[in-house]
Amino acid sequence: MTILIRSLVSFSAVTVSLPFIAACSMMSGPSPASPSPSHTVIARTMVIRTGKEIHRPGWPQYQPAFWSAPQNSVVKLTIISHDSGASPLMMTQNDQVRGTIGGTEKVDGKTVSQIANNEISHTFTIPALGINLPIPVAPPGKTVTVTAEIPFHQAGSYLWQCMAPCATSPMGMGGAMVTPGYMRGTITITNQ
Ligand SMILES: [Cu+2]
Repeated sequence: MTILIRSLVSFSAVTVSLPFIAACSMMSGPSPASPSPSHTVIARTMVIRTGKEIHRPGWPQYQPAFWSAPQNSVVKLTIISHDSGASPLMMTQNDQVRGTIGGTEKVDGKTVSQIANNEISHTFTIPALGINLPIPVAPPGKTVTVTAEIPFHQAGSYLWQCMAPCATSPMGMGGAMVTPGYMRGTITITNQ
């Protein structure tokens, strides 16, 4: 019992019912044999620091780059970016929000489904799950906050990466882009 309570507290879990179940059942992926009685809602926060801030110019960093959540949960993800630099995408389909409830994200509270390519600074992308959150440039000297609700159904270990060429050469795709712990990392969905 103690373990159960501690795990609930550490995940800041609350249970919700119909709206999330309805939203999740519309998402792709195998249907469970029987509907789960409720979904766990988990809050996770990532902060994007500039390379300058962490004293490694050209090496922007998501902090943390690794986190976990239980399967059949909805993660309320908050990404706070300190980066006011634009890194337009080479493959512009990643300007679209995908894989979130409603197909949208909120940028400083405003609901959007896309960010103009010349305003993109980073993305949070899980290719294997079709999840993509474009992160716009922050106003100079300020932060921008992106929030989204992401359902996770299947347990597993998933690579996430930034798709914007925000790092050092070649073509902005070196360094932080190919180094776990900076512009890529792993999300672990646990088999609770
Ligand atoms: Cu990036």
